[in-house]
Amino acid sequence: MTLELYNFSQSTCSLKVRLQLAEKNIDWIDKRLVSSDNEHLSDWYLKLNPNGVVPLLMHNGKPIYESAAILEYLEDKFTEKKFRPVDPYLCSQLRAWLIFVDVWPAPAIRTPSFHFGGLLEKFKKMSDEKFNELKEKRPLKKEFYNSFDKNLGFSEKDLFTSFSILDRTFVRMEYLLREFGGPWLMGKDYTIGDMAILPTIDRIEDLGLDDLWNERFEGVKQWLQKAQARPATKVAFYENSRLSEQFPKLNLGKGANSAIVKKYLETEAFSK
Ligand SMILES: N[C@@H](CCC(=O)N[C@@H](CS)C(=O)NCC(=O)O)C(=O)O
Repeated sequence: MTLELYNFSQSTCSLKVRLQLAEKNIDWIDKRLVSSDNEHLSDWYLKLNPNGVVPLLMHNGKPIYESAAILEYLEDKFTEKKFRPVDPYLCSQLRAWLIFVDVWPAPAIRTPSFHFGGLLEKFKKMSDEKFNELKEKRPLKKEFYNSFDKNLGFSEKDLFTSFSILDRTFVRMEYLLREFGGPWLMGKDYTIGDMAILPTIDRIEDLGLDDLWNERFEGVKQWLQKAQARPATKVAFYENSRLSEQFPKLNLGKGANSAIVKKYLETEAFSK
């Protein structure tokens, strides 16, 4: 059996699957791509994943894409260590959460990631022609790449919209922690529900936006510390998985962007 994962080191969607592979202690082959090389937009890759994104899992030559579908697939196929509740009700709640993650925080985190996380540094060096050519090649992301200025990033309004969606995610996490009794989102057992959101919450901290929860969402803060301390988390977040490591000159990390969070928290929009 061969299990190959096409992934980017820093990709939050790829990290979801790397976390699960590490937790399950499954051997896999690291087909690491570099986002700025754009191999994920080449013809051979688009034949395997028509969405033109990572992660892509190849299992015995068959392509599986969409990180949430991969998480479920690996739970179905590798059952020795389980990270999905057996109880159908709890499982329905887990799936509702996986959908929530894909619809709300997963797209929302892209805005601050691109704006603060060094990705603009790469685009600034690229000509407008090249940027537009690559945009046209993206099967699903053309509109997203149209929504920001490749040299300046996003507007403050866009950033605040993203913060507000992330805020709602923290509210939902606090609810799950209360509803199922913690310490994990689905209760006493760590599940793919935790793995699905961990890379996004870690990214928020890495971008220095952790004041979004400091003194506001104690449950999220505690949950993050506990999840980061798991041995498998350390394996999945191998060296250079974090943007602060890839772009040391940007001085990212805890608290680095607290000024904009302060402004966001003070805005009228937020207080309503
Ligand atoms: N819904 C997809 C989203 C995948 C996705 O957006 N991946 C990003 C990295 S986290 C990507 O490949 N981006 C490539 C690009 O922007 O060209 C999933 O969860 O697998």
